[in-house]
Amino acid sequence: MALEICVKAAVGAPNILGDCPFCQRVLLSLEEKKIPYKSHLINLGDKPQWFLEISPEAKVPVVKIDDKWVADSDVIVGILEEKNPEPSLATPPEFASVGSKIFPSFVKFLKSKDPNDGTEQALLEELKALDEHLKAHGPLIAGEKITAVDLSLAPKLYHLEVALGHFKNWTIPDNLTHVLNYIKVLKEIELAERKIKRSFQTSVKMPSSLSRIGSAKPEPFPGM
Ligand SMILES: N[C@@H](CCC(=O)N[C@@H](CS)C(=O)NCC(=O)O)C(=O)O
Repeated sequence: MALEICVKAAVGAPNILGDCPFCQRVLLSLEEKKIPYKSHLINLGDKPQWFLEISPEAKVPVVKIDDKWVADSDVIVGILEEKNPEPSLATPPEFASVGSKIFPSFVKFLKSKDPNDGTEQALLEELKALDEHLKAHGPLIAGEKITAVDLSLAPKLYHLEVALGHFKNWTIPDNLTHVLNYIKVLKEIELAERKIKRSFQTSVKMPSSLSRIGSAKPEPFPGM
């Protein structure tokens, strides 16, 4: 029986997958593990009552596993790995937190109105750290093999590129060659091909690397 998952609908387009990187992470994990699923698109601006009853914090993603709704992408991905160990997406523990501060730093920079408040610098530091890691261990976080941490980072990096490009005319610096290559490799692996590509609707000119994950318009992550 197909697993059920509630994911974010695009703002203003309730039949299209929205730009929640946590939902996309879980969808990518399901795709990589070839686990059949049925998705429910949730309009976060007008949450249905049944969704409020199954999602403790009224957030997506939530997944129905063994007749029980489970929230939080970290928890969900852990359970999926445990119940479906092949193909393994387990990240070596020493690499599990690589890049984990990039998304919060990105959100702070995105929301910042003061160009001198250090948020851009903080994001650059995190991206530099990722670059160093990839230089030593790449091309993916754990080498050649894709693991859970790549599936978590990929949608976040795509969102970062699109949202900062759109709202701040900002791009990842050219000297971060390993990060840029990482994004390219993720794209080449056709990570987000498959069903997620339906989420891409062009109304904003997006970098080619985002042509697989995205939404009609970059949105500032209200759930963060
Ligand atoms: N820690 C959660 C974060 C999930 C989250 O923040 N989801 C956002 C969408 S990107 C949400 O549902 N926000 C509720 C809202 O906007 O009302 C996870 O990893 O699943």
